Amino acid sequence: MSGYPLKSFSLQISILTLFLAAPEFAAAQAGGPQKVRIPPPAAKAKPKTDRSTLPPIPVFKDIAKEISVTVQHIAAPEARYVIDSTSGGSGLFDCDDDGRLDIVLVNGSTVDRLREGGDPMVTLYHQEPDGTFKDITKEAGLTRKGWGMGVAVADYDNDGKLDLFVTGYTSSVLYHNLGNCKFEDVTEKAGVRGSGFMTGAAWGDYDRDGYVDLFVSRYSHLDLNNLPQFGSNKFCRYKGILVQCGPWGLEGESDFLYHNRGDGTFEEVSVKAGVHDDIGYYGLGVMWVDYDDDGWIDLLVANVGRL
Ligand SMILES: [Ca+2]
Ligand SMILES: [Ca+2]
Ligand SMILES: [Ca+2]
Ligand SMILES: [Ca+2]
Repeated sequence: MSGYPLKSFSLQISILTLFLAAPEFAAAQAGGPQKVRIPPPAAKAKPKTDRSTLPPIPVFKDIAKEISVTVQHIAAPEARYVIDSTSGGSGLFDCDDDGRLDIVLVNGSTVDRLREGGDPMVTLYHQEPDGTFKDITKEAGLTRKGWGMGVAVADYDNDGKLDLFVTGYTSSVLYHNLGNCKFEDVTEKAGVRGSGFMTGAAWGDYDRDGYVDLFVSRYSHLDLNNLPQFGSNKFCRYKGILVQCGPWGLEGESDFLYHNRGDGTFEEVSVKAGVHDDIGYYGLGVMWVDYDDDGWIDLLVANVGRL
């Protein structure tokens, strides 16, 4: 490894020498013995930096405390397992149609806490008229406990009110918005509980039937009763240091695509739709986007190591 910088330096010297010699050589060929200096290529025009006609560049300030958004994401600081490193998410939506955006934040958990049932998967903050926020999680009915991973908002039943889907380890949850930021847990009825290590989620009407469908990515297979132990094999060491295991060396998991039947229930169709992920990549972020403007939304899944 130590020879690399030296080789690289030698190569640069060689190229530089050739570049300096080339104009002289060209001049000798074209103009006989008289040496003609060849001008260097014109420099590329610099981009305009005059911003006098543009608004000032925005500067951001952390105002979370000022507006009372103070919930702490729950996580084990020692991060002994890969699941300790994947949770976290946020959403902005107007849950009571008062014209002000409300905030939903994903909570996470720890292995020990999950064995006792876990933690409320999200915290919901209502935006008050003065611009501060109030924690309304309990009165909103967002009480499902577990290990929250991500969140996606959409009006899945076309009643005009935005609903909430939260991914989680072993169980996700779908909350139907009843109005005024009151929610009903409809996970079982809708058939979107899922299983395994669910991380990303995105709503999109992929078949254009007027009802949004739901894609859920999954990460790796992880058995809570048989967790790979810190530093226990070659995938859990980095340059001799013992580290958490995964995702390399862990079995990946397939993904889910839930087709919205339009009656409040969903059908898992990932195999017939061709998005099952048989290889089992370690899936994280997801988005629907019509990248080629053909009118049909396409699916982008960010996996660890590759798209
Ligand atoms: Ca609101
Ligand atoms: Ca709705
Ligand atoms: Ca649809
Ligand atoms: Ca498309």
